[in-house]
Amino acid sequence: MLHNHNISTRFCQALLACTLLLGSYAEAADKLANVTILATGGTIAGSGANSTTTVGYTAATVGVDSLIKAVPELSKVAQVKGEQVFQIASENMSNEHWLTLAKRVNVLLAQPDVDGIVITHGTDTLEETAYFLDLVVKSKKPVVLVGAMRPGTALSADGPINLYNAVLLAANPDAVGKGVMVAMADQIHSARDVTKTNTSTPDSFKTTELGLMGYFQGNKPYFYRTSTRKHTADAEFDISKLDKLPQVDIVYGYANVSPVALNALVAAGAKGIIHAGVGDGSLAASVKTALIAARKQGVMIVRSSRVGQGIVARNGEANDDELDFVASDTLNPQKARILLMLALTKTNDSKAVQKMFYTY
Ligand code: DAS
Repeated sequence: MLHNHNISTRFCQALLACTLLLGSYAEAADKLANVTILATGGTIAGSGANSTTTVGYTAATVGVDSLIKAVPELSKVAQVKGEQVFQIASENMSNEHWLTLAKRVNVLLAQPDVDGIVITHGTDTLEETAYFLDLVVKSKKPVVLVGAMRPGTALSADGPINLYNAVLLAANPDAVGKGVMVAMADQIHSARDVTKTNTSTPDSFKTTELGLMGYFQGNKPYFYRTSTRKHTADAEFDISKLDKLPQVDIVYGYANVSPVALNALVAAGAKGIIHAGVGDGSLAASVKTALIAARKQGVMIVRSSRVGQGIVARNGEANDDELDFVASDTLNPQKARILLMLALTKTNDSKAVQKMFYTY
């Protein structure tokens, strides 16, 4: 009898311990942040013929559920849900994709049961989507873009660890209010200043002179700086009722350049032109004449630079006051295009547009 009594006591003790343990797990899980992963395609969702295929693979073949399943550690850092918003290589990203994605982000972030968002994305236009969202997301909750330079089938694929870091960041209260961020190669970058600097190596994403925001180490993000420019909830742009963005194109400056491409873009109806000039945004004489003519037709002209770092000085290489042009400050041409598109949804006044280039 006594023997049976001991067994049943120990059984009850074990049952109680399991119940308490499960309870604590459930409690801990309840305490984990809720992070939604929005998948759009790219190399992070890519696959190659074999494990040594790091170029010439197919991007955008793996679904969001498989991406999440491939990183079981995610469940330890957040309550993760996945949505497949698109499945494209990001060289095909369009203004329409951006508007769809941004509207979905804003709907999700307005929900109290969503604490942060991770967007998996191709690396080719990742910096552009990140900056677009930096200007139109209406929340201080973390939004983190992440990609991979190698497909998941490759030796030392970088996608899984990049995704893990991105979810860590989106789940972390320190990431609130810091604007849209990019998590790549154990580094945290601001959407405004990061750019892809190498066609294929895993350390491709850099914020060269203005500096990265921080690092990931030991399952934690560490911040060292934040952007001085306005973003997300403090930005003035509202895309909620837009289904189209003004057409803004980029023309590249180089020795012996002609205005043929510029004139064709203006004739095709561009509302804004970003000139990716040589040096400090310098204009070749023939292009300058064509830009002046375009401005007279009401096309907004922004002088940027192909150089990649530094300030394009207003009234430096061209008399912007006299020509009624705008200087891009430190935004590279592809990001200047994004800010100009959004600026033109609010104003056609070049002085107001210039102020926006000093604000964002
Ligand atoms: N084509 C590239 C893209 O989708 C693949 C990648 O690097 O993600 O941006």
